[in-house]
Amino acid sequence: MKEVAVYPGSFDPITKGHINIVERAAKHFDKVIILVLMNVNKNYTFSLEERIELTKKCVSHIDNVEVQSYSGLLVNYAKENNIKSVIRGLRAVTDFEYELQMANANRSLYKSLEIFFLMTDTEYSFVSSSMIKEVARFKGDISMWVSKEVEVALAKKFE
Ligand code: COD
Repeated sequence: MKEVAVYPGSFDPITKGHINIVERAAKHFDKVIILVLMNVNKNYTFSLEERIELTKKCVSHIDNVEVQSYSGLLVNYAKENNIKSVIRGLRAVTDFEYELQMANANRSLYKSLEIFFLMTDTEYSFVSSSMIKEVARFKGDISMWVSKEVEVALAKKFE
């Protein structure tokens, strides 16, 4: 059986930090599915369709990665698709508490699920979608943190 992992997130928008995690995860699993989901605690800048489109463009160079979306609980998606591996990224200690809470909640709901954490490469350790949007809103240079497609999409959003 092929080992499939899911990398869930908001990707509002996808950054080079996210891409770095996907590229590395894709070396350890037969297939990685980037799952664009809804975090009820966030107000999104990009629609679901825009987030999916941008994410697809940014990972088209990785053969064994595909992009999907789901409206509902991550654990339900995993159960329905017989997926037992979840990838998450960790940037700093500040991510840990949130990630720990979510991992424990997800594993309580679905015992067979394993959550794999990859530490970000240090050059992306401070990069977040929200920080990038703030810089883009005030026309700052974000080219080192996002791909060209995202840079263009953000410039349009904030023009
Ligand atoms: N370097 C490395 N990793 C990074 C970087 C970076 N620079 N930036 C972000 N990441 C990591 C994050 O730590 C996270 O692991 C992942 O990339 C995605 O990040 P975001 O911010 O795009 O996504 P989140 O954290 O908003 O995603 C939350 C979900 C949407 C996955 C969550 O809310 C969810 O599962 N929703 C579906 C409903 C559900 O099941 N809820 C119950 C949760 S217990």
